[in-house]
Amino acid sequence: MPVRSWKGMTDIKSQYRWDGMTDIGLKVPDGPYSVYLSLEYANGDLFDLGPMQIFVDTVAPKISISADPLLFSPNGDGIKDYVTITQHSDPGDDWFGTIRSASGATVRSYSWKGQAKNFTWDGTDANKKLVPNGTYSYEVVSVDAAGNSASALIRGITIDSTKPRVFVTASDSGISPNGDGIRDDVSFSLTVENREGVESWRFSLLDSKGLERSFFGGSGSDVPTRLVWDGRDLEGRVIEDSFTGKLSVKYLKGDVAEASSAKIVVKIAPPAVDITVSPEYFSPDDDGVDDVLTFGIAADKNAGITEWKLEVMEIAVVESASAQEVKPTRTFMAWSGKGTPPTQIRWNGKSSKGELVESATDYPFEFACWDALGNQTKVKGIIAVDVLVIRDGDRLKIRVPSIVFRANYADFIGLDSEIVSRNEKVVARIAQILSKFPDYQVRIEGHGNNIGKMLGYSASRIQQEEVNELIPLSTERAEVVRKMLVENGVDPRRLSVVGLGSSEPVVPFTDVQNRWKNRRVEFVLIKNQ
Ligand SMILES: [Ca+2]
Ligand SMILES: [Ca+2]
Ligand SMILES: [Ca+2]
Repeated sequence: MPVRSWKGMTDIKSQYRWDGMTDIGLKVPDGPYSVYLSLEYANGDLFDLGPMQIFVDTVAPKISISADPLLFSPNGDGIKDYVTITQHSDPGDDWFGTIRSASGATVRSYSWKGQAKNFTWDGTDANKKLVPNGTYSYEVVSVDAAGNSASALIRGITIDSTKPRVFVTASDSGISPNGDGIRDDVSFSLTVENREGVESWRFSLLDSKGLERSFFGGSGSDVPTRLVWDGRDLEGRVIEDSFTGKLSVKYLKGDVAEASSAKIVVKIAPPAVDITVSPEYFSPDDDGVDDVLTFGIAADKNAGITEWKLEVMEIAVVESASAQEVKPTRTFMAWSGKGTPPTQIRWNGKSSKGELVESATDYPFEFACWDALGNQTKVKGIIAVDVLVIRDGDRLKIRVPSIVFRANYADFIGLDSEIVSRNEKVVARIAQILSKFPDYQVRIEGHGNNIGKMLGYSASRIQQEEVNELIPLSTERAEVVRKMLVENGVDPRRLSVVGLGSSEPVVPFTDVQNRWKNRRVEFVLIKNQ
């Protein structure tokens, strides 16, 4: 049934236009239509032309498109290297896609027959050349046979193919997080070349097996420029190992920039050291027996000792002091060095100034060493000096400043029992030594410190102290020692006693550090004629 017709007698036109309307002015439905031309001539001839097919299409092509991700980084790292354009169109139309730069220049063209397809763009132009960083747009267009057109546009497709770079440096190659204030922590400098577009960051402390033991992290571009690590894991424990600090910065465009620090050793164990001294009783009096003290130093070569020090101290004997009282102490002799200490140090008993150790006196020693991280080991001990017999011309002398009396008296009343028993031990040892010299007479000399001389009083006052106090006191003290020696089995006929007051000091009375040595008992051994 015709939807639209034109009729006439003679005035046939060379052109008829149809606007898709029916004879009564209604729109025809979309679809195929046939056109016929019928001519009837006056002589009765009939002439038919057709059918000629035409298509009515009043529906425009339709498409919806999307792009993901809008920001991408075509730099071959496998992350966000391209953008995927997704296109949904009805079938039946041809489509043309164009990617344009911000200035409108076409960088890439696509075409599809019948229906638009999905595709990916890797940021290259038609010549497979990577386009510059910047913002691009994508537009897809279709014009159907009926002249209906449609298009869709996505703006803001951004390319950033720059490889972001980060750097990490550590302030130290090792730390000893033991709270002693020496190399307890390490700081890292973090450099992020491009902070724009940072999605998140993480700074990991990796142990020697690559396990993350601690971390710092955050989102956004506020990556700190400096981080301090206290050498502890997330539970606050110190793990002795070697660590690297690894910075990982993730960008919105998909790139991950990473950098690691040099190794940082974490160690808090002090170097293991063992010290021995021999002989048990040190007797540096040149008689060939136990004249040299040997420190044996056993240190692990791998302990990493960088510095060591051995110190021998001398403690002044103070009259009437209790054993617990703090006594004045000074360094008597010291050795030190860099690197691993020697396995042995031998000592002749002389101080750095050439003074010989005192008879029957204890000298504490302390060995200290450090590793490169400041971890310290201290080993303490005591050197027991024997009763020394010093040759003095044709005589022998024993000098003992370590017998402690009650101040200003010739007895041990009120002294600590520890001091008294030490006094007794010293005298017993002297008796033992005297028994090795049976051919000698022994003169026991008492010596004291004159306070007048110490404080610079007048000669008369010094003399008064000497006569009234010191000589009687030193005599009495020598007498007490004589009695003790007899009790220890020394033949009394070998022993004589003299009190010399302050007349024969061994050090100047003004030598505050050493003048205690003047207050002493000396035993002078004189060979029988
Ligand atoms: Ca990439
Ligand atoms: Ca430390
Ligand atoms: Ca000796």
